[in-house]
Amino acid sequence: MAKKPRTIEERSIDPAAQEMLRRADELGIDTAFTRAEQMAPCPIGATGMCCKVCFMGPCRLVRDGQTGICGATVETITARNFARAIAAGAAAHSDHGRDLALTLLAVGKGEAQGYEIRDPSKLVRLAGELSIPTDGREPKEIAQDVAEACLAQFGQQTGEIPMIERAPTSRVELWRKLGLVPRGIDREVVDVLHRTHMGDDQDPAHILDQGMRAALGDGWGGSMVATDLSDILFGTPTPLVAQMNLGVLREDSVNIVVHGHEPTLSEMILAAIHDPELIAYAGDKGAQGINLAGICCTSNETLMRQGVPSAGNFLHQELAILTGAVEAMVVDVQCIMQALPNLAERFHTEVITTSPKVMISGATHIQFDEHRALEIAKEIVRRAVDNYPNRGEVQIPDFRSDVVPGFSHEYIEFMQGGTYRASFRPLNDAIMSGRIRGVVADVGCNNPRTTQDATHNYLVRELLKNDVLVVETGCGAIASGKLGYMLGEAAKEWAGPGLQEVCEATGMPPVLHMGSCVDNTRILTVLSAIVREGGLGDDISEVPAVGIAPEWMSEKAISIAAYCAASGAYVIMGISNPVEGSQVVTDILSQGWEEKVGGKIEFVVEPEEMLHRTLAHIDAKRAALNLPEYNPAKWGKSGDWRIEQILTLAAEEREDALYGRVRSDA
Ligand code: XCC
Ligand code: SF4
Repeated sequence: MAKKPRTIEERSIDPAAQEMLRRADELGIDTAFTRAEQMAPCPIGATGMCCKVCFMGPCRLVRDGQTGICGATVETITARNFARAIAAGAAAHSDHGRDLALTLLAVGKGEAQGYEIRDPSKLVRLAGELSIPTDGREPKEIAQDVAEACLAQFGQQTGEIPMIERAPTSRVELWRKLGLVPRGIDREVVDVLHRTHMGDDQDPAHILDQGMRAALGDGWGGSMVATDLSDILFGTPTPLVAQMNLGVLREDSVNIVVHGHEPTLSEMILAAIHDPELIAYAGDKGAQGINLAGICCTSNETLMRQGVPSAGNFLHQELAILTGAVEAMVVDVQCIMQALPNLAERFHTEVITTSPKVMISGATHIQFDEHRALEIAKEIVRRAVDNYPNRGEVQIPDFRSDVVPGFSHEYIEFMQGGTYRASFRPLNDAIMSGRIRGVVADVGCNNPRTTQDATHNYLVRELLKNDVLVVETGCGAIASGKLGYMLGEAAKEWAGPGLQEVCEATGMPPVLHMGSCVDNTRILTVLSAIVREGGLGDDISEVPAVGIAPEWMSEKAISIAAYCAASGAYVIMGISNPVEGSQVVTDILSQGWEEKVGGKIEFVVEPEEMLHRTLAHIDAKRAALNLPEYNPAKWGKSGDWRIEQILTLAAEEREDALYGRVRSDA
């Protein structure tokens, strides 16, 4: 029996989304929001109890004590399913890293059209870590070696992937002792697939150990490569002012939306929209200009580096097309709904796939090739311009929020003391004194099984009130951006007294946008730096920090959760428990992993319970470090006046004051 449809407010808390969902209802158009109401999750699959790894099955287990035809127990089956999800997620992230390494290699050889090395100093630092000589060498030469060394990590058969050395020493030693250090990124993924084939590893804890190893190959391997090489090629992010939500689309301009994960093509499209010839061509077609916006993590990549506005997070992909104002939606890899081309047919939008790995029937395929990147980007922009006169009725929700993204770990360090004395000392001190109670990474997706952005919003608001510094990536970051939390002013409005003091002193927002999903590695780096700085324990597991993915949906989210837990972090995932069918496996991921690696994954559906467990964990870690108990009454009596004063300034001066900018013409 079909469930009663949810109200618009139950589908999303975002007013821009609500407006488009109303439009969809009026036009009789389905979206993921309505399809989620019509399609109940399969109860056997949802709890991890369906095994289809061989064709004596698929075996659907429904009763306690039941086994599959081969005798596989529910413990084995749920563990296998979970490990396979890790492998798929790790493969996706890591392949993204591999493609960037291939791009860097082409740049090094002078074969990649339009690209350059925008952060040569990060290139040199990475080269140093990889033992590649840099003295007296050209960046391009170094880039070739760095790219080769990164590529070699994927196919490495034995030994250790090099970037694990970034973790605290005690952590690396623990991994070594447990045999969890990834040998090579691809090897660990293949190992999971092999071991979960019919008739292999059937011990749930043992299967999940390999899951951790593959996940670590993602977090300290593939994703970390993706982050580092993106910074080298496109610039290491620093804060800038940009805008978010569907209101960034323009009624009078050609709108191109880039969606997916990789910055490689979108950076070239950004270059192409500034081509005078194409701008003039848009004018010929009656448009005022060409406007670029992003969705999902491609958006996070271009937002934090170039200030390209974001049209929204995962559940906004269909809503952007529903505006009728998008000439082209250009997609690369991951999180692209197959519903797009069908939906686009109701409007004039052309969906363009570009990755050799991603074709969708009904979409136009223009394959990306870094050797001809700019040419291809221009071709895509020209097609979008050609499509402008085909527009029908346009309705763009008038909602957009200012955001200040761009908090790379390098910048976080820099902001605490400038080039002269960059350090994590102030942050550590703030946590130790209790001005900052702890740190939470609120990350991950949207999921139409729950109200869009609602849990992200609830958690962020409550955490800030409790003086918890929030860092974000992925679609969670876009949720907070849309809600206005990523501005210096937000501290005054939402943060508790201690956190407010810290934000005031550094000029930072209380919620830091740290990038895309692969950039969760920046969070690992920050946690390691906090440990190294001293005073908060000798390992990541001792830091008063928690990771939460309240609205997750993808296998990548499972891989992230697993590598964070394997790195010592407490991770809470919302939505539902994908191993619910087995209490044993649920316990392995929580108590079992906690005993083994100090971190754990718990599945918690109720937002209030997520908050409760988060704060309890932070306080327990504070107590274990002998830090003073959190006491908000101690803070906030100093410098509120300064914020009051800044808030009375005109918008432009306010920004200057908040971010400590001095204008040369002043
Ligand atoms: Fe996809 Fe990265 Fe999830 Fe968003 S958050 S829905 S994975 S785009 Ni990583
Ligand atoms: Fe069924 Fe065993 Fe085959 Fe899984 S591996 S489908 S449980 S017979």
